Amino acid sequence: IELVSQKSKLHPKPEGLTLQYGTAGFRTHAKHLDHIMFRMGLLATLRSKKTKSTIGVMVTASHNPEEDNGVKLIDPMGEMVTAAWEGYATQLANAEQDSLLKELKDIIKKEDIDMSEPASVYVGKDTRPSSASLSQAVLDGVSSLGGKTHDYGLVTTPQLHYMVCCCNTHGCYGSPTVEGYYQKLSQAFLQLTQNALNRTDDQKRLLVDGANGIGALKMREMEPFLRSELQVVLSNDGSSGKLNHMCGADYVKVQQKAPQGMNMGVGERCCSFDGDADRIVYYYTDSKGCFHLLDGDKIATLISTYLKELLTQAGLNLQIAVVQTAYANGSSTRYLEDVMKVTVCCTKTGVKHLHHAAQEYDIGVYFEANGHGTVSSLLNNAILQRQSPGKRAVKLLESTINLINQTVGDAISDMLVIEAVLAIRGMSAQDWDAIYTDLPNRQLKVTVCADRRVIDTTDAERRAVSPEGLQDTIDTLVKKYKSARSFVRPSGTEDVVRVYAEADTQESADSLAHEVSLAVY
Ligand code: NG1
Ligand code: ZN
Repeated sequence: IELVSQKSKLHPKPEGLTLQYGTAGFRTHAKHLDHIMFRMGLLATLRSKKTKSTIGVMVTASHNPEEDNGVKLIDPMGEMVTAAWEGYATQLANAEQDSLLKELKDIIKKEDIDMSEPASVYVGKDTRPSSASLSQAVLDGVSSLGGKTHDYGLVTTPQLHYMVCCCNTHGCYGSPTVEGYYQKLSQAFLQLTQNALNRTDDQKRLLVDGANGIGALKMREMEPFLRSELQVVLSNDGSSGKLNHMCGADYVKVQQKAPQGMNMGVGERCCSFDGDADRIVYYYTDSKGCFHLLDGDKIATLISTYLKELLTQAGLNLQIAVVQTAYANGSSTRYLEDVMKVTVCCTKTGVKHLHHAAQEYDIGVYFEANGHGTVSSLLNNAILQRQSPGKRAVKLLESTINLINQTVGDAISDMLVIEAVLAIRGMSAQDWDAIYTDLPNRQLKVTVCADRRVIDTTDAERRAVSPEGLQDTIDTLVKKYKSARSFVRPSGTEDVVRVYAEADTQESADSLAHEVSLAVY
């Protein structure tokens, strides 16, 4: 611990700066983060000693601008760190220089941590210019508490989650190397596509927008493993453009338009990753030049429909549910409940909330509308082996489960699942899009003068309880439009209030969103 006090002076905290462990870790301009990284190295070491497992630390700011950076902690099974430790992260991050040791000892005492336990921390980073020195600060933090580190260097966020899970399950989940990841996923993908007959070259071709980030790099590495069963045409590969600038999943979803630098033919399947490749959205343009978005809700619908059918064919009586947030398009919820007859539940924004809700079911398909999500499943080989293992549906289920990154949303894994499902069912992007029609919608952000947290919400963020009168105003505005819905909530990653509205026409959705944002302001 004495070494900590020496080393921490090399990563000093600017006096007075306070930050919060938000929806997805700490996130702000990279220049404010050196001390945070060092301290998250310390915290990960404590978490490792406490859980007697390997812990992950990922340096990334996902879809934020290139100048920003951030950090997220990964728990033993590859899931996001628990809420109590998010609190410790904030506590440690905000301690002034001379009280750092005191706060550290406080956590050790509260959690009753045996400091003689060994510690192991896996570290990864995205392609931001600031990531190299910031991940070095994490490594410094770990070694100053005597922990062992493994620096994976440039990896996607979900790849690091995968490594942590592999390590702590002693190889049951796969081998903890980037190569092991490519092998596991590509094998499962090739097994699935063998079940798709007569695929044409057109069906094998996919346009991928790499957001000028780590996902592009990793897609290049993985391509040879896919043996031309998927022919990726990569744009925004980082060779010239700026990370997330006019491209990437968040840009496409929020702007509802194609990224720059992509040459889309009519009807061609396209997808965009975000800056750390844990999100994905699909899209295409039709013969009239209209842009069609296939977002997280469409992805959840495609995957859950496919899984439900396979379960029935395999004779497995397992409960399947879809988990969404308030941002899910109303049409998707209606389709899933009324037509597909699957259980739908709604949680607060933030994938950790969806992940936990999904784990309540045998199979939980969870996606945020922005394309962040995956499937959590109790299905394993033991259950499948009991179920006439030779059966086609059983084999397909087995490969599908192997293809899914069950630890966290993963753009590459999700993309391969979607490609496999479309191939097996012989569906085009248009067929997929036609499953249901999205209600026109609009998302806006409003910068408020007061603290955005004066807005408090309930019912999975669908209703505001404070400030007084706000919800009544929203209700009155919503009544003016057909098939309308609207809600507001403070963002957990930016200093803004988010406004969402949907209605029967785009004009109505735009106008309702605008009116509600005036009520917030
Ligand atoms: P906030 O800023 O709390 O709305 C955003 C996304 C989340 C999640 C996090 C983490 C929307 C509306 N919100 O959270 O879904 O992905 O960032 O990246 O897309
Ligand atoms: Zn991301």
